[in-house]
Amino acid sequence: MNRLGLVISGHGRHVLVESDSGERIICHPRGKKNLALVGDRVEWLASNDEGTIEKILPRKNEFYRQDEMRTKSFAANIDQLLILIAAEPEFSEVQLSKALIAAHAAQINALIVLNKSDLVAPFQAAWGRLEPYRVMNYDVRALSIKEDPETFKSLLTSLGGKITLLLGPSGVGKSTFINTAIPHTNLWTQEISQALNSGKHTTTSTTLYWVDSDKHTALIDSPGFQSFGIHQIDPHHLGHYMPDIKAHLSGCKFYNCTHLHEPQCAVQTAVHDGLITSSRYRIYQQLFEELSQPKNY
Ligand SMILES: Nc1nc2c(ncn2[C@@H]2O[C@H](COP(=O)(O)OP(=O)(O)OP(=O)(O)O)[C@@H](O)[C@H]2O)c(=O)[nH]1
Ligand SMILES: [Mg+2]
Ligand SMILES: [Zn+2]
Repeated sequence: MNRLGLVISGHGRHVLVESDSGERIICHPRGKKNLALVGDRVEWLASNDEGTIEKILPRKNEFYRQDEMRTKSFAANIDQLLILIAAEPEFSEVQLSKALIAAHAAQINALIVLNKSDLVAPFQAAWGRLEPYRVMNYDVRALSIKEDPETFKSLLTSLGGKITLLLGPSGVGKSTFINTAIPHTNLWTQEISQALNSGKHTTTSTTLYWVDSDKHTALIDSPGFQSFGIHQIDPHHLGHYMPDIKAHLSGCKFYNCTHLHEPQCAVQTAVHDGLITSSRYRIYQQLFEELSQPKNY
């Protein structure tokens, strides 16, 4: 008989499912592809010690990146995205913008958190580069997971009752965030990943961790990425997912304005007037170009 469960982690073709009674079972896909994602509610069927995924229940959302060659899904049914960046390594504004655009397109609320505020000089530089994002009304926070437990605690409290996907480049502190929020629980994961990665802490699979025993609050750890593809976005819709650009779209003369070279373009006027920063406009131009390339697949 099929039982209900929640996908807790993904490991290539198989996934770890937490059953409705709290036990954890390795499950294999029924079909050829493993389509179940962390955060998926599934129907599964026990066979010996393991199980098979019989059905994936309808998703409220799915967060993924679409690189040139493939789609990489992070998780399903998340309540929000926490984009973690750090004073070091220096963050890429392009990658940050892409993650925010993907979140908008998936209609998932995103929060930007800058970690390692204890590294004073690089932190100040990084915080300054986030100014346009504060002006756009993104929720931008600063913290030091290691040196400022009070700020960390209040951020964690604000995540209560939600399933939050931690996303960001390698080395920013996603796993440290989760280890600090939930001491002891995932030490074994680190040991396994250290053994597999010859001593490195780098996370290699996506895993959901419950913060509270009532299982109302969860954090999802994900592997850091180098680049974040958004090939799912039509370049002509790009401006709608960039709040600073979007604010001016209705003022353009041509309904199909690309905001690159048309006359009487309100976006270009706003760049000229300093209402859109030149770095954000450059990102718009770069992404428009990238998304307009003929696809290689
Ligand atoms: N100075 C400082 N270092 C920190 C802080 N938080 C985490 N780190 C360090 O940053 C390094 C990377 O942390 P991880 O938690 O492994 O980073 P990650 O984002 O999980 O990286 P990947 O798994 O590779 O994606 C570790 O050496 C941490 O000790 C902080 O607040 N300040
Ligand atoms: Mg990690
Ligand atoms: Zn325009």
